[in-house]
Amino acid sequence: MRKSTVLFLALIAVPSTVTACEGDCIVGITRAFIGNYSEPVEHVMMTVASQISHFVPGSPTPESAMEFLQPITNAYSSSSYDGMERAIFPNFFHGKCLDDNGVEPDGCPNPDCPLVCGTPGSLVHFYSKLRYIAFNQTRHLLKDLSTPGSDTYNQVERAVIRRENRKTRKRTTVNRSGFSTVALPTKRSEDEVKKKLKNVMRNVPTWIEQVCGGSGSGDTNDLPQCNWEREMKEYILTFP
Ligand SMILES: *[C@@H]1O[C@H](CO)[C@@H](O)[C@H](O)[C@H]1NC(C)=O
Ligand SMILES: *[C@@H]1O[C@H](CO)[C@@H](O)[C@H](O)[C@H]1NC(C)=O
Ligand SMILES: CC(=O)N[C@H]1CO[C@H](CO)[C@@H](O)[C@@H]1O
Repeated sequence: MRKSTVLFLALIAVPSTVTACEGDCIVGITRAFIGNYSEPVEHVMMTVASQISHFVPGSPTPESAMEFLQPITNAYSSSSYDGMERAIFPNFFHGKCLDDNGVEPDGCPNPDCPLVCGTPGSLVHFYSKLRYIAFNQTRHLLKDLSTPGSDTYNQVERAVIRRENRKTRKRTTVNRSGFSTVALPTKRSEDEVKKKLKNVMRNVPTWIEQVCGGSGSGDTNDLPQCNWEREMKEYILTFP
């Protein structure tokens, strides 16, 4: 082995004495927020499905109308992790806990560090910020996925229209001369369904706020159902 390689290996093998939220800590905390949000998110999707079931022909149950939302729920499942990890680390919590004089304040790195940095103690101290980041991220992702024109929205719209057309086509009437006529889907009924879907989907960001216990007015300081402060702080401090 060349001398430079040995030196390099020796350098990276030095055990780090810096405590920071890395590896398992990052993954664990990100997953914990995604996991805690799974119920509120499911609740919002169920509300959407229930509204869709009112105007889609054939009166599907809210549970079966969830099928229309699969493009959104699938995209949420596959992309929520990366966005959440980035929003928390490194977009907000990162770096060493040193003040302007290069001194590490009391409580740092743990258990309650008054500097924004990348340690469990800092996440605990700024828990209200952390909680807000997790909420904002979740709301943004849901909003993106349910915005008209997005891939996921378009897929949902196509599925709903398909159902509308299939049902309309089957509707037969007997006209005055005793002939059976078939009602074909009209452009108008399609437009009607599209409009209704849009009206439902625009509520998604408000609904997630309400499910979290907010008023739906955009004030996100107090979201008691998406707080989880005690369990989360306990969990965060299980990491060194
Ligand atoms: C909320 O989240 C979005 C998406 O990640 C981000 O662009 C935005 O800056 C965040 N807003 C705040 C106030 O943190
Ligand atoms: C009844 O339906 C038949 C078959 O579609 C059509 O040929 C006929 O013109 C219709 N009669 C009336 C009165 O609408
Ligand atoms: C309601 C809920 O899911 N709470 C969980 C949030 O995450 C922490 C850490 O994983 C759990 O301890 C809570 O049970």
